[in-house]
Parts: sequence; structure tokens; C-alpha cells
Amino acid sequence: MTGSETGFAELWESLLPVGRTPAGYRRYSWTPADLACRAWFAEAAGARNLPVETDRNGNLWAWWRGLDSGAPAVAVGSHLDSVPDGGAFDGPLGVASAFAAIDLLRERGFTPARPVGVTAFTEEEGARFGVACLGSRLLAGAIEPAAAAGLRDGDGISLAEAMAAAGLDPADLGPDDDRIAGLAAYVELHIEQGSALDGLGAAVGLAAGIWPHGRWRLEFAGRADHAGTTWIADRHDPMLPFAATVLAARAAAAGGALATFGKVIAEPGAANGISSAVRAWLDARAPDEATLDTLITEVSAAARTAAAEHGVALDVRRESFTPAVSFDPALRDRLAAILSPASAGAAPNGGGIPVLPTGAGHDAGILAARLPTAMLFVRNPTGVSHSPAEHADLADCLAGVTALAAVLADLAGP
Ligand code: HGY
Ligand code: MN
Ligand code: MN
Repeated sequence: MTGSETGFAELWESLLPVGRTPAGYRRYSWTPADLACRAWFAEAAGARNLPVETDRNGNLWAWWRGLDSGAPAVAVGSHLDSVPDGGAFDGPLGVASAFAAIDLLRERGFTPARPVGVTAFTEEEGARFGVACLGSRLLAGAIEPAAAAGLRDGDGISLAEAMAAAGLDPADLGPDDDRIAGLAAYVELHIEQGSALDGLGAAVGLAAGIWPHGRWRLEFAGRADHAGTTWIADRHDPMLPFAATVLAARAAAAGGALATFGKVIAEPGAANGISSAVRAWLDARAPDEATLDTLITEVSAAARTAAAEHGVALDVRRESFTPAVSFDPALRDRLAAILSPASAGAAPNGGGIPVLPTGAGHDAGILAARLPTAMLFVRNPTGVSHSPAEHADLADCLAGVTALAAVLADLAGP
């Protein structure tokens, strides 16, 4: 392997133990695992002589100064936080690849004409505070700072409290228009969360756009009672309308949308008791907003009907939403031209680099509302993601680094 290839492998290996549990990664924002990820970022940047700053929203930036340090910068990166029991690649691959791409460009004697920033956005998964892409939403002004500061985790700790405990001032939270104005483009490399590239025989692809998607919290409030002494007819059991709603969501998504209940909390959680309440989160995505609206209307109606049948109260609240994203077509075409099959290691039969839509959300999708953004995907042979089984082969990761370096050489070149 060349020096930069070894550099990527070492960088990657050094992050692997951080936040790893027997069941997968738990790297929730502002927890000790996240702070260890941030320390890894600072060390990687320090080893490359890239000064690091934490912005007012807790996002990390490592800077490679360009010849013209006042010119708008090109940012590359992703996020370091994970879903519960997630895989190693979703997020960190983009950050490690950004550092490795800089190594590769330096190895080739390249000097950027403009600054290059390596970023790690905070709370991309929303696994702790409930709102996905929280750091980039705050940066871009896509969420009210006070609403973000007041978000609470499962233990009742607010984002403001968690940030303050990590030494940041939550009063600083909010849009950062100067920082946005200082960016010419943001390019995020990410493991593919599907297996389209594998089917096409390509190591690297580009993103076309992101499906509209969001999260809704449903609270079914019933009456706690004894499992052994309460006749069926006398119950107000919130579990039953919840169960009906899960099935309704599945049916509503059958026409080409996606609906998932992946998190549910039954209160108080006694095996021999009827629940007082069931809280559940619906993650819903669709190719277009009209289809998504229809799905949510249908599921909400089914939940209301089932709740009424069981004498259960229902509250439905949207916790986060991302409209349809279409990545900047000019930037995408420019990247497609740069990433010839030979340089990117992407060689779908005779064609150009694959351009794929995705149902997964990303910080690049949030920032797309404010500046040109693009995404590179790296082949995931099984397509599994948000799971410890998520995987990309080293050779494909290195193809991703090569592609990202080619993109940087062009976007930050003379
Ligand atoms: O949930 C998502 O779409 C993403 O992987 N953050
Ligand atoms: Mn993810
Ligand atoms: Mn991700």
C-alpha cells in the first residue's frame, strides 16, 4: 500500500474501538463516546497540521489553508455519531476519507488554491435528541435555536445541558451565515445504504437526491391496570391501537413508500401490567412529498380510529422533517466528469459513474438549501446499514478516497 493508503487504514483502525459495544456502535452526541470521537478528530487533524475549531453549534472543522485563505472554502466530511447499535461506516467513513484524501493530495505535491475544511457534524442521526442532522440544521438556520436547545434525551437531559457539560455555551447555538458564506461547496462521502452500486459493479457512485422524510412521535395514553384481574372488555390498553397502527403503516407504505416503527416505549413496562402509555416513533419516507403526506394522513387516521375503539387518547407530533433534496446539478455534473471510471475505480459497464437517489438523510441534504452540495457513495456489498453488519471493503474505501481527492483537486485547485 502507498503511504496515504496505509494512513487511511491506520486512521480507520484507530477509530474502530471508540464507542463499540458487543451489539454495535453507540456514539451518541456529547456522550463520552462522542467526546472520544471528537478527540480522534482533533488528533487526526493535529497529525496533519490542520488547525481545528468547534463552531457555535458543536460541529468540528479542520482547516487546510489554501494559497488564497480568503477565498470560499471547499468542505468535505460527514458525521461521527451513530444510531443505537449502528455500524462503523455510516458517517465516519466520510470523515476518515476526507483526512486520507488530503494525505493523498499532499503525497502528490498538490497545494490547494482555496481553504479545504474537513467537517464532522453533530447529532446527524438524531439518536440522542430526536432531530436528525441537528448540527447542520442549526448551522443552516433550519431549526429554531431555542427549540434545539430545549430538545431532551431519554433521561430528560437537554441539548443545552449536554453541550454546557462538554464546555460549550448553548447561548451561541444558531445560524452561522458567515460560515455558510465562506463555503463554495460541501461534498460528503458516505457508505451506500443499499446495494445498487454492487449490482452495477461500481465501487463509487454519486447521489442524485434524497427522498423527503421525517419522524413522527405517536403517544397512546391508556390506563394502567392488572394483567390478571382486568377483563378484556374493561381495558384501555394503548398497546392495541399501537399494534393496529404498525400494521396500518405497513399497508400505507405498500405502494412504494417506506414506514418504520423502530423505537417504542411502553410505560411503565411491567410484564404483568397493562401499559399506561405507549410512545412510538414513525420514520416515514417517500419518493415525493405528496406520497409522504398521503401516507402520514392514512397512518394518523388509522391510529385515531384504533385509539377511539380502545378508549385510548392519541397525540401525534412531527419531530423532524426534511423536504425532497435534489443535489446541485452543475456540481453533480462536474463531479461526474471528474470521476471517470479510471480515476474513481468505478467501472459500470461502459457507462459513467452511477448517479443514485436515496431514502437516507444526510447533512449534505440540509446544507443543499444554502450552498452547492454533492455526495459520493462507496459500495456496500450487502446494502445493510444502521446495523453492525454494515460493511465496505478496504479496496472500495480506498477508491472512495481516490475519488474524493480527485474532487478536491478540481474544486480546490488553481
Ligand atoms: O436516518 C437517516 O436517514 C440517516 O442515515 N441519518
Ligand atoms: Mn445513518
Ligand atoms: Mn450518515
